Amino acid sequence: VRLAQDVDQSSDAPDPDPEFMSDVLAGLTRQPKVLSPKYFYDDRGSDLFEAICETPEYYPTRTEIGMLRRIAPEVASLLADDTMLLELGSGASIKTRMLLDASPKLSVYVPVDISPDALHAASERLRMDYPSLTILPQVADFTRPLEMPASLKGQPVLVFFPGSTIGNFEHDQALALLRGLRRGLGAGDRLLIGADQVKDPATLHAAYDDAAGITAAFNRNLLQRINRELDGDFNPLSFRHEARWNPRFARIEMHLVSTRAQIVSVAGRAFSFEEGESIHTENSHKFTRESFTGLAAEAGWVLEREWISGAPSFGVFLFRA
Ligand code: AVJ
Repeated sequence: VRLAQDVDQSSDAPDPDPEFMSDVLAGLTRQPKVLSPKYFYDDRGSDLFEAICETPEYYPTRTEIGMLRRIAPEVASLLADDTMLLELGSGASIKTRMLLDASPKLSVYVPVDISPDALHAASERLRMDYPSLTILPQVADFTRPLEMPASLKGQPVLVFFPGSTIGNFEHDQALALLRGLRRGLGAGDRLLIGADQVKDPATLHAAYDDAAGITAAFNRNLLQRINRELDGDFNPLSFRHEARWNPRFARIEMHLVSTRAQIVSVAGRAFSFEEGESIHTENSHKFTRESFTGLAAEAGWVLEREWISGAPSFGVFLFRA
């Protein structure tokens, strides 16, 4: 029999996700230290990401939404009847609405997201607004093989991967992800994907270090999540948010830089930091139309349409399997 106080104690320390645990311990052991950006998106992180999208500096979301509103009718005109819309990293499903509004041919929507809260709240709102749409939310990490409901086999598919989330992956991982997707689809299925474009470093830097400090809070939330879920004792304020443009890899990097020498414990293990030492928490690769269509072609995708916005430039690409 468990005593009441035992239950109380365990309730604020739920069973840690074993993958999160092993990834964090391995990443903090590496030199330089690194954490995967997929762990940003707990409930609070998903909310902070939505807030980033509202900042004046973070142009990708509003640019892509504007583009989607404009191009959705053209995309819709190409689709087969009864197409299933499969979205990777669907979050609040705002961009999805641009496609659904333009295309009654989309009969099934499968949003895939790593954050259960964001996914279920978004699905509820969509159910109210699109009563004839079948919505089958999947809580999943889309970097792992997806399991599709058997009833959907054979239906034409439009994979929607907006937000330039593909930019979070290094070249080989991005290639593997795009290849894996292609292999899982049939001939004629499509991929509509957003890829942010290389531009002047000042614009990029501001987008990843907004004046209100929301991106900084989003970055530091990862340390708070580790404290909460993995019994860590990070002092988030002793780590400074930093966005760095890396021209060699055409990417914005986010780092958390230790402001002093310190020792942090996570799950009973000690990790030492020198003053100025960073944890590399995210890469956001930026593309040119050539670099992106080249990557997709290497993964077996055939370019069907492409749209590049005016400055600050963002790319949306439609490919066929
Ligand atoms: C949603 C992953 C595409 O890399 O631009 C926003 C996440 N990070 N600000 C991006 C993010 C910092 C975003 N993605």
